[in-house]
Amino acid sequence: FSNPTCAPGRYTITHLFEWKWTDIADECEKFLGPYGYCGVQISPPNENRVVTSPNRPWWERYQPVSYKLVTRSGTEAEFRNMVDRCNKVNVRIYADVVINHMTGGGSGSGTGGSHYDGGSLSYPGVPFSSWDFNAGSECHSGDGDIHNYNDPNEVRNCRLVSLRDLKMSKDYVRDKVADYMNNLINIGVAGFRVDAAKHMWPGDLRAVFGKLHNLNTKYFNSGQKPFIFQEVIDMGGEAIKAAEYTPIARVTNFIYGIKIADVFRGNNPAKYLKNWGSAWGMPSPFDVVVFIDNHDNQRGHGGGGGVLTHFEHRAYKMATAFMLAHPYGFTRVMSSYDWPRNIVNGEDKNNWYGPPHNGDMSIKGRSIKADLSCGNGWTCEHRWRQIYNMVAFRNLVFGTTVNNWWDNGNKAIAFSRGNRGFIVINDDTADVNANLQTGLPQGTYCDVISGNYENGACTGNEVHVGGDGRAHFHISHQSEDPVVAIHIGKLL
Ligand code: ARE
Ligand code: CA
Repeated sequence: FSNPTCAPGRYTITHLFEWKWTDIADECEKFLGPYGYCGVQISPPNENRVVTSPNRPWWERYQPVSYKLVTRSGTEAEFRNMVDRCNKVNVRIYADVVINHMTGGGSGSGTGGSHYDGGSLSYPGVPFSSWDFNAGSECHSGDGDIHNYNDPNEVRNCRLVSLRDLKMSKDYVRDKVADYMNNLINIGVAGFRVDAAKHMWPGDLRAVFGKLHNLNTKYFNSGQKPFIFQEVIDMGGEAIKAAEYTPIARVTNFIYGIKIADVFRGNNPAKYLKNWGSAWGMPSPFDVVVFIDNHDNQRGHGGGGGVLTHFEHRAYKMATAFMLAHPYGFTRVMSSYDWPRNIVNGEDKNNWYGPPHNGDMSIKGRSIKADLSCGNGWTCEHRWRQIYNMVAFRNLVFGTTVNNWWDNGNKAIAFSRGNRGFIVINDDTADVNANLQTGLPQGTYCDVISGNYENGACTGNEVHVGGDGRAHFHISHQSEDPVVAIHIGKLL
């Protein structure tokens, strides 16, 4: 399950957090397909609890009520239409599946009208009843919630923030979850982000994944398995290790964003990135999905804090350029919406804010400006030139290694990817003014950070590589984008 199921030549997904299905379908056709994205991680597509206090927080979608495909993002018909249209332009859909638990306490109805009662453990929309949940015989924490992350039994059999914990050791529960995932596969999704994987036993996940169908041959070659990446937060300090899950499928690498933030905030000189990868205490590149921030840690959830986000745009763009230029890991670009942060004693009181919405609380569509960026409250990092052009860079240099490493002994670095691409990043407090070996063929290249290559001309800076492979780079330390990236796809 560790092979990304991208169409050929595409190597990066973007998380269109809380987007509507109709917007995603349009985005696949107008932008993600043409600009070389592999796919989209979508918000959970199944029916969830409607939370009104606070009013429709983003996190209500992590409280399943049933596996019906009705959410604030859209109806089942809209979901099917999105999957079909995206696949037709070679953009894959990866569903976020919440299978460890159902809702927290309380009762009411879900986004698809199904009833739920977290008190009596009744979910008729599936159906699940009290027999299908872990209880006192499995969880020994006293109040039923997880408190001690050093007790693997508690982490897996008790309730994560009071969310009713499914008894995945039961065949019936495994079958219902596999049926849900197979329904998505049959519709045409290419894989899954598995929410809270750390809170499920590896053996139970193996059993569920073993029941999954191959991908739909309407869009995929026969015999292809879904791509799966498991959300396992392993920063090294707890009993549960990512290594318990990597033999099954990939894991999300949370160490990555913390270490990268440290570098691009200037606390750890960039020169040390020379051996970036497993040498930094991270898993094998083929076992991980990597990202600068995610929907939790960008707002202080999920052990978050410390990572770079779009709010720190300068460092964020540098960090993302590095991530996309470097071969380590399968890359995911976060795509956010804006919200009014209100940090009191280190905590954002507004970190629950849901997506931009209309008066009836339906999700507002994103608008597109002339420079391709988004409006209506959508941040759309995936549409920032400094980011989407590096997605194309990654596609072009795929399969090459890091060569021609250079650093100034401190916070300025450069490297090539084989003889196909070259990047210089100046995170230092002085300018870079250097003649560097790029490893590239002679020619005039278009810097894809400062501009685009349009109608045979470069709207940004040109870089002249000589017959000896060398070129001169001048990067002001005061630039908003102290990065230059060139590749053989943008040779003038
Ligand atoms: C909400 C309320 C709670 C309430 C609950 C039930 O905030 O107060 O008790 O509802 O009514 C998201 C939000 C939660 C939200 C939940 C359900 O973040 O706040 O609860 O949705 O609506 C751990 C897990 C990891 C998890 C993070 C958040 O290991 O799997 O916590 N991340 C995923 C998603 C989240 C989502 C869930 C799981 C639940 O990405 O968006 O929660 O489906 C250390 C540990 C980590 C631990 C971390 C935080 O770092 O190593 O393992 O992460 O602390 O506790
Ligand atoms: Ca569990």
